[in-house]
Amino acid sequence: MPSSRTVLGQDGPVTSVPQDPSPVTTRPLDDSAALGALAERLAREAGALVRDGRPRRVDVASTKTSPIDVVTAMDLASEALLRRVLAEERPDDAILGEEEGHVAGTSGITWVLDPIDGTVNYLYGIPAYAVSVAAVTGPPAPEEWTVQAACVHAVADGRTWTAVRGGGAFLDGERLAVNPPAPLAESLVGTGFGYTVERRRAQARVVAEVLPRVRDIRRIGSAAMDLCTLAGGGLDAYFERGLAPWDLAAASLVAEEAGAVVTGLRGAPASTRMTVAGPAETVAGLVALLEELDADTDRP
Ligand code: LIP
Repeated sequence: MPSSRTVLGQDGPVTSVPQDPSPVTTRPLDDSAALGALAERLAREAGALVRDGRPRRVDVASTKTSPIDVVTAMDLASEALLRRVLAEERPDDAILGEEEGHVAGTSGITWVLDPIDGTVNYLYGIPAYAVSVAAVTGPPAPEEWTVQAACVHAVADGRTWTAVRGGGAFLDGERLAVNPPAPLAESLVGTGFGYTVERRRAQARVVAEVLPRVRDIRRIGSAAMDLCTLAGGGLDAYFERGLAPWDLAAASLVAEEAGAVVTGLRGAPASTRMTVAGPAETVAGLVALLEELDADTDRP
């Protein structure tokens, strides 16, 4: 029985998945275009369900790491639809989803699903939430996987970001590129915050130091849309501690294929511990500041 690993979510372990015995490949897959087409179809179908099925008043179905880490019936319904289609179309693939966790596969491909990224925005009717679908190879963990194909579909306005490894990043079919590098003091920087008091207190300390050093901060409330906005030049850089694998998977490929570096601190890859993204030179300045601030810890 392969050993298992704990996959971390926003503020703590959310699921455990077995070590994936399949070889890690960083090369584009031969069928990445087909995976990309399926990722887009999945994200659009689930997005239509979320859009058309939104009641006038959305209720909280349950909570996870804290009373403000909410799950709605639509989070569950969206992921159920994604899993149903994958069971029909790709029965041998593994799945890692925000709401139902990990199901092993035999093909070496794992689908990483965020049924609604930006759930609090969905709950309040703020039009910044998306369905995020990625196909990865290798172990189902951001530090080790290779994202092969991705789609992020903004539910409220239909904007759809797509990418396959080595094939570029697109918004509604238009090729994307990140902004040229800018000094940190002239950079518009996106970020986000976790759901527990301890995490938020630490993040408040960090953002209080970052804010005077940058052009301004934007907090969209969906990591997937933060990274996709960066990919199209709507942000100069982005950082966040505590992203779950499903927050990060698809949009990290969109950002990378648009020319961004997506990384962690101290030479580590992007992960739940810290994700920083943007043009290489801008990221270098932001990483240096975040390392100085121990931003990859919950130090108060
Ligand atoms: C959200 C992330 C966002 C973060 C929020 C939340 P969810 O994911 O996309 O970047 O700041 O706290 O974690 O919970 O809506 O799927």
